[in-house]
Amino acid sequence: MRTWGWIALGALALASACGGSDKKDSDVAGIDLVGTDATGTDTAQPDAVATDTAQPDAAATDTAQPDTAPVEHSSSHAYKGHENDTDMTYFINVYGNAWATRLDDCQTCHRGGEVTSNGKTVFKNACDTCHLVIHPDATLTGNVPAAYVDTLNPYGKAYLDAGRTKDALKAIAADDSDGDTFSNADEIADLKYPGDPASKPGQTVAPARTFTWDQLLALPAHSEFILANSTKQQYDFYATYEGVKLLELMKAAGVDPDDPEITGLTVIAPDGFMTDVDMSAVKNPFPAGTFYGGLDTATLGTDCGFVTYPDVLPADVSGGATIPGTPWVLLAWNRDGAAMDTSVLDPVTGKIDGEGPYRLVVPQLTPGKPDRGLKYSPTQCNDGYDFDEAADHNAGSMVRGVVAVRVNPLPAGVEDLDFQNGGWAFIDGKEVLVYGHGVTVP
Ligand SMILES: [Ca+2]
Ligand SMILES: [Ca+2]
Ligand SMILES: [Ca+2]
Repeated sequence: MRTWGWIALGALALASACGGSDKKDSDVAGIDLVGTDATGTDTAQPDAVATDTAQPDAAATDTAQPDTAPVEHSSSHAYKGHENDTDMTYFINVYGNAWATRLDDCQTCHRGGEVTSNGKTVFKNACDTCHLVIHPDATLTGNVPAAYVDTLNPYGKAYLDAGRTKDALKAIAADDSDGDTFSNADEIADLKYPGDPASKPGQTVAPARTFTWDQLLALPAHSEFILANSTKQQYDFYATYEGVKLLELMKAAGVDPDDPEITGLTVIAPDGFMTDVDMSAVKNPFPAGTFYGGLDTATLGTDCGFVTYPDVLPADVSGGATIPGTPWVLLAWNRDGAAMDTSVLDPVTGKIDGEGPYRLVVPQLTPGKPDRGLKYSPTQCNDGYDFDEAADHNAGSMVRGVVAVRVNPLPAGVEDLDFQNGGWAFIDGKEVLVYGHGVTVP
């Protein structure tokens, strides 16, 4: 088994991050502690033809920042799509050891947490928690943030209260903001979270199982032809994905999918993008979709075409008809009959290019027709396919370059995965880690 870099995190802790690749599609521009609005729509990684050119850093122009101290180097992960990484740049210039570690990211100051959805407790990572401010979900109750300040953890609040500058970071260094008996500086020196009392030095690692390419392909395979409907990308697409149902992957890791203590899964990419999957979505098939053909540029022209199709459609698929078969949430290793391009990190943007070796495939829970991207609508095409806010934009959940699946909650007191230090090795090795609650180590 490959050796991970592990980092402390506990049962209710924030095993989440908001790094790079998701932001091509999310465009959560202007998220910051005092932000009041934003136009982001989902947290998707890019699909195929990314066109969002959001500046990664350096040009941050947060007018709320009173500190204009020169920047020696920039955050490696955080805020790439938020167009504002000033806070994290302060942080890694005060704590140089934290640069390019998982502390160099959103969750150092922002929280995740459990909320209630339809009477059930579900975990929301720090990315999704913050995005609830922009996109409130009326079905959620409990620990739901109403404003950005509500998304801060104790360390983030202390930093804000101290003035939100580099000097503020120094002023709170000796404090124990999260009350776990370790000072902020001591925790950061050990790459533990200063805003999470469940994260502290000297913890054991979570139970984990590593699956190799051969081991995954030996699991029961499932194939499905689905629509990936993106919010912002220019193109939606249809594709056949083959992989293993997350349900089967859980069983292979020794996890009882019916264990009532499980609060969901978090699927993680090494750039810090992650998606939470509710167990009901893991354990049940999704409704079949309908195929909409003839919406490509070859048919509608470059002004109106907005869907891409595989070169060869499945033989049993036809326009206007229900797509045969039953879609499930998959960890896919194959798209349209071929292995997917291996994910690589674009060093300039901090975002993922490629989608393999493994991609999370999430069918539409509410099947519908494709729609044009938010940035590409409205058009003069007058065909009813312009952006539809109410559509199920499932592509936003389809994590590319999956390296780990966490079963929530983590056992109390254990360390979570430091995917930003160890994740790319899993991409290189074509391996996936399953870890957390109920995972059995053989
Ligand atoms: Ca502490
Ligand atoms: Ca701590
Ligand atoms: Ca779309």
